Amino acid sequence: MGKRLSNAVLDDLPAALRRPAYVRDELKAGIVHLGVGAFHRAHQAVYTDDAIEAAGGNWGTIGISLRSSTAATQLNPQDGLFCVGSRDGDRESLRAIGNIRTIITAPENPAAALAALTAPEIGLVTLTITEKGYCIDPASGKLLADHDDLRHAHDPTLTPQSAIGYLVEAIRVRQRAGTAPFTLISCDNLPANGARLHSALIQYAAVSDEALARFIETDIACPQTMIDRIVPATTGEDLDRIEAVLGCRDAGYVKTEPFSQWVIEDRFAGPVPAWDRAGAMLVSAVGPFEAAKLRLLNGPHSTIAYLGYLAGFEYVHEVMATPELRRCITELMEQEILPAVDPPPGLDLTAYARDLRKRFGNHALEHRTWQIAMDGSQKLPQRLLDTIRRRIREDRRYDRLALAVAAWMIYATGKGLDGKRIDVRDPLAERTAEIGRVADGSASRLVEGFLKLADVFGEDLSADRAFAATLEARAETLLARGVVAAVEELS
Ligand code: CS2
Repeated sequence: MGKRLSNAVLDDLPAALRRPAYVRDELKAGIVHLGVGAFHRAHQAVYTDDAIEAAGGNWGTIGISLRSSTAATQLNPQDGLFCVGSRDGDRESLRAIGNIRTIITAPENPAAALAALTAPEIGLVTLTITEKGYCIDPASGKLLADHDDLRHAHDPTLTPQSAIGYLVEAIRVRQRAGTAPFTLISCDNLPANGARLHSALIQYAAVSDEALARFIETDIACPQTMIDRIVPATTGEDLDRIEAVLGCRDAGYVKTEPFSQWVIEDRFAGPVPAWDRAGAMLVSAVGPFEAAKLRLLNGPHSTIAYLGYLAGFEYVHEVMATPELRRCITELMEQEILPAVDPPPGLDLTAYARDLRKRFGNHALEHRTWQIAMDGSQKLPQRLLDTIRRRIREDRRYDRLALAVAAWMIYATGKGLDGKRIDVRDPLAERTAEIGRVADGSASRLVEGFLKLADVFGEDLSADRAFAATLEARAETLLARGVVAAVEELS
């Protein structure tokens, strides 16, 4: 590896590269972020740099990784600097982001992670820990109290393992020390993410400390957010391409699309960066924006992932360039999802849906279907199943939504339509593989087995015979005749 990006080389970088317009050395930390992956770097970190540029403030970020040391290895040797490439067609605009001060790998240094979270100057903790990081049942939001990562909930003398554990421990220490409470902002694609985070913390604390649970309930603010930017995983080829442009290696580079949106509930325990001056919307009710995004963006995204993967496509844009599949996605959005979404104030849903299809078609992103297919058991409830519930309530058809769910079921068995093994990454992967083995190619056994997963489908859908029959019909065609036949059957 050649020379690395760092403060020392900042002045030697190509003149066209946008770089922080504030003095990095003087920036002190005011934020801790949990889960410093690509999404955080391409989204909140960019808003925070813009906010510092617009209005100043000590809003440097200390990153904490809950699992691996990857982010620390990427960013610490670079003084926390990294570039975000916004790619559209053949164009890429590059920008260096400067607000990350350092990264702590919690399993290697739990004391440093706790020290960061309990420092009085930290007024905000933001999180991108993915759906499964909350250790909750995806259908009901109930804490999985017997989860391996939650041992510290039962015995607070142990070291926390999970984000929720670290936060509860930090709240306990801050409360005892009389340190002002902080604001916790979940930036994950969960329904009512703020309330889910709040409830997970309360449930966790209540396992061993009722008084702390009550304190969290009354004194800790967890505003709700809707976050949106498509951020595919960075590849080795991306890093080589950027090295050729910068003249040095940026191991922390992330690629993304030009579009970015952040809607935040205006309910904080203290001051926050001037994110509003950076384009974020501060509103009193995030719910409608979040539901529109989860259902109209993430629902079709997962559909593209499962149908696309089963049809042999590596990338999202390839699926969108295939006429039969594009038509299915368009009809899914227009006919089945759009009527089941209440438009947020000022948003034209038809235009929103059209723009989304354009974003999915952006070939410069090279977004892998496999990446989006990950953790389906945690994603399906808010992306597809809530929409199906509403269609059922309104006595409307939901065949394409059911097709997406049936495609997930086949995918999650770990065996594709071509008989090849699929590398399924999902906390329920073992259970779903077992369902596949028992089903042994039968659509009805497949659906029957999957519907027993009440933690995904809830008691209501698990027991719904008409829903089961619709899924079975879609799974039958997928298994017998493949993806293209299954989408054409519905047009
Ligand atoms: C994607 C999302 O990987 C996935 O599950 O659907 O990460 C999606 O790209 C973002 O939510 C877009 O804002």
